[in-house]
Amino acid sequence: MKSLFHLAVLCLSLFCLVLGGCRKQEKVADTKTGSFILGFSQIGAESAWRGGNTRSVQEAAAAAGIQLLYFNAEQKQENQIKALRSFIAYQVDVIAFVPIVSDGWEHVLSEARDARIPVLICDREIDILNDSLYSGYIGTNSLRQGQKSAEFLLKKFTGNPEGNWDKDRPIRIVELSGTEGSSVVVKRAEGFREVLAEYHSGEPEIKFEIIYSESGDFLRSKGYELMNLILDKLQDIDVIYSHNDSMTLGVIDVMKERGIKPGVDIVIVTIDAEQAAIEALMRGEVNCVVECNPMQGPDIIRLATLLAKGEPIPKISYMNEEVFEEGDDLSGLPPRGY
Ligand code: GZL
Repeated sequence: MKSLFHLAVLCLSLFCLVLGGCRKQEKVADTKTGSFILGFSQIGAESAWRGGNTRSVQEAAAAAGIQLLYFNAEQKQENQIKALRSFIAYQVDVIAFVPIVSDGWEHVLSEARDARIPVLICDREIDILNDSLYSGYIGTNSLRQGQKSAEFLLKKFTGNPEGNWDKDRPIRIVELSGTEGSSVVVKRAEGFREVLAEYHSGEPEIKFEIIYSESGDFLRSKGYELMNLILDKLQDIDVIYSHNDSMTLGVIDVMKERGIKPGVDIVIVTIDAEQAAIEALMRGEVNCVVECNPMQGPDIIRLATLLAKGEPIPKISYMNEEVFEEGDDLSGLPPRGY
């Protein structure tokens, strides 16, 4: 009896092996025609930036004739992990995803490797010991975004000693950060602090002090809520450093409700460069907008296509990103699209 059972198990295993091999073979054949299946797990729709990022991927996939399996995780890592597992079960050719937070991806990425499905990390980075579990990263350089934000403040405050702030105390900075545990928040904070720390030995002797830092989760509503709390609790705020424009727009709403002139009474530095922030910059309500480029779709499709063909890609690819400052001539700037 036992030998019959073992024979059945052996046949079943062989059958699955042959079937799986054929399907894998078909998929390789698909990439010969240039089309393949890309599984894409997106964080959600928390900001105008995210909406632009999603549209960019969907439009680029459509333009390239690639079948896109799109999952919106609604801000939950467990939903992203479920999505990746369904991509593996479906045996997509390539997986691309935006990791909402940096940690907790080892197991599912090991499963993708065992299924021989290459993985492209998009927009945010992951912390992982074995970086062979993913093929490459395409996204924004959030460390530079933090550095650029601080570099603007150095120029603003040290390049203009006649400015209307209290020279007898440090420049007091309030930081509104994004989703806790995400690589962008860690690196935007790190880049910002390292530039200010390096300056402390600079001339003129101006000190910068971060008097308060709290997560607004990249949401306009949280930016509004936090700014009300901050103004009730803190005095003599010179700068708001906001990790994204959505929170900044909430901050500006509160300032206006309280008769505070944004960009004049309090300097505002913000990251993303969505249309509304550029318009606020042009109105003088924001002093510096550091671009974080969401239009990653064409590069994601280009890199995924290489992976589908079994070709290597760079481990890290960064988007081109600029800085827009008060006084810049932005009249020729095309619409931001997000
Ligand atoms: C940055 C991106 C951030 C944006 C926010 O690369 O992950 O998430 O700065 C978005 O607007 O919500």
